Amino acid sequence: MKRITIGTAGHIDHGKTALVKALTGIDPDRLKEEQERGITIDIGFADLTCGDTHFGLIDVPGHERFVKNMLAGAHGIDVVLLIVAADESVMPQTREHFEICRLLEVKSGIVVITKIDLADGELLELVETEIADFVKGSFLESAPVVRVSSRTGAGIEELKRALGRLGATVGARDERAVPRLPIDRVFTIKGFGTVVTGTLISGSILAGDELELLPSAGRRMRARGIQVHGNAVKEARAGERTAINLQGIEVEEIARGQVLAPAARLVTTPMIDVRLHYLASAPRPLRRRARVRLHLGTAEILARVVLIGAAELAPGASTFAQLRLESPTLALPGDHFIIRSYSPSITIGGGIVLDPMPQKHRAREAVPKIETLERLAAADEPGRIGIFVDMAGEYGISDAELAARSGASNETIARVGEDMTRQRRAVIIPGNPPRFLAKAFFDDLLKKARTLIREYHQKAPLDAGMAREEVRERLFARLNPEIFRAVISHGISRGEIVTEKDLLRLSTHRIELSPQEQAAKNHLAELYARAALRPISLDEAITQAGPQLGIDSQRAQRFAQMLINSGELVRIADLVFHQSAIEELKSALRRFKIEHSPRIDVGAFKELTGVSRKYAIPLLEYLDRQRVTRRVGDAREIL
Ligand SMILES: Nc1nc2c(ncn2[C@@H]2O[C@H](COP(=O)(O)OP(=O)(O)OP(=O)(O)O)[C@@H](O)[C@H]2O)c(=O)[nH]1
Ligand SMILES: [Mg+2]
Repeated sequence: MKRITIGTAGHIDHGKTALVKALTGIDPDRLKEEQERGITIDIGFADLTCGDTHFGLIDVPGHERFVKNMLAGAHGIDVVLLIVAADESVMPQTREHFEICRLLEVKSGIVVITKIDLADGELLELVETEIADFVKGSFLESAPVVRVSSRTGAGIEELKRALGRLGATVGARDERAVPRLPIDRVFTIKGFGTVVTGTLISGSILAGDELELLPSAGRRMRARGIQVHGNAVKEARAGERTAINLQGIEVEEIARGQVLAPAARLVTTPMIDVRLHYLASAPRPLRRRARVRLHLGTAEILARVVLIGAAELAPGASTFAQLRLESPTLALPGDHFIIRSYSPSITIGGGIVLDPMPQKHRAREAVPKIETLERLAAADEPGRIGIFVDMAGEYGISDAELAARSGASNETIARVGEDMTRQRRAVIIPGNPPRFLAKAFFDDLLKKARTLIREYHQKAPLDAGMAREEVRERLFARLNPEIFRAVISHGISRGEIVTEKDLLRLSTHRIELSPQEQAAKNHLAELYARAALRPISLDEAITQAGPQLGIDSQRAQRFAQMLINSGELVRIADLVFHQSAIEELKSALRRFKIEHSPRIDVGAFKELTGVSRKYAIPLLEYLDRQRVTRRVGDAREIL
């Protein structure tokens, strides 16, 4: 059976509670004060089945002072019963409640004219005409209008039939989305402990699920038992009035306005970007940074409205805005909200959440911000996820962050991620957790890296390349290290970048020497070739050769490094030898092995090469590493 939640709306004393009682036999006024004063103060609950639909009914107070309570019930309803008393017709809270339903985008409803026993036919006609005018152009324009008297019972059966028909047309809420239960009541039941109730606005909750209370300092608890309209169930589904018996938390720790959600899934936010409609009935233009009461779910939070791209907002106009909250709350894209003026508390507008985790809005960024918000406002859920990936820019965004920002299910996020990578709109950066990075930003990072390396080549044409670490620091310092790795690997795989030791260079980079430079470099090499195993330090060689060649020591140093990079010179500890000298040494050792012995000690080595002990040791250690010799005690075995 389909289960939906329906709410009453209408002016004080118009017979909302009496109608709920007439329909269900349940008196939703449960407070002593309500019974005594004969008015509803807080939301009350009842339920009934009409046709194939089970309705959870929320009865709201009509008194203007309790609109705040009305909102705690109205946020979760699918259908409204707009109640107008025949003897009074449309009154101030009829208007306010109706505006609220419109702002919350309640899908459908029924207009109920109550107290028909107090009005004659002519008056009823007049009231109906007034109502038709009132709902014109709204979601109730072609809604059924039912005349009832809760006193005589007239019209009640007809209303039930109308409800049955309407129930069949209302679409189900999304049961696969992340479950959220905005809490509207908390109490204890003897022998059970803490119980919370609310309208489950999305997803489903199973008995035994681990839940988290938001906002709270990460309070986790288990759903010990679940009831829907007084019956124990294994699972509560989206759209149902739900009561959950919580294990591991006291009543004092919970209040209306908090939300139950799966543990470690969603996060609260201090600001939200929204589409805001300012009611034509608002008394004056809305100023930038106006302080308002934000009603979101069952929560009421003080907030400032930062208008985006406008200095003020005229009554009846709409805009994008950033709501800066005085205390954090849970919000997801698509959530509807209401704003009321700080004092006096009257409903002035409302709208829809577009981005629950925006950057702080700055006036000079208004144009790109508006473009992004327009895209978000027009997007469906997968589209939204794609836009959040784009918005994350070069930082990328993990799937957990996407889940918290979009409220989408894991399956949806995974599917969108696959689609985006297939369409080359995003890349997945491996890591823990993996991150989605918009392809445009990924490509841009690679381009920036190429430009940086190219500039380096221009400045230092004789260098083999730029230190990898320097590239990382200059471009990727604030980014996840895996992003750097992925971007550079991509450049390498495309053959644009070459990595050598800890240097990066463009594959097109060639060290071009002038004839004079080439001559100097050759001279330097010759100097070492002639020195053979007589060690000369690089500094020595440079001072020897430099002045003669007419190049400065820095340049000579570069040439030496180039010769070392190309293998023509070999650096051993702080000594440099020409490759030919090393080859010559290897042959001398081979001859020694044949002519004398497979073993050579340091003394014999010094004699063979003519080097002092100070240089013999590093040379021998080098030969050991090259597996030309192997150390045996103090001597060497020639391999
Ligand atoms: N004659 C007549 N009286 C009615 C009818 N329905 C309600 N009343 C009376 O109207 C008064 C207000 O009814 P409620 O049902 O409490 O009105 P309400 O809209 O719930 O009022 P609030 O919750 O305070 O906004 C009560 O005294 C009811 O007995 C009706 O159909 N006919
Ligand atoms: Mg009432």
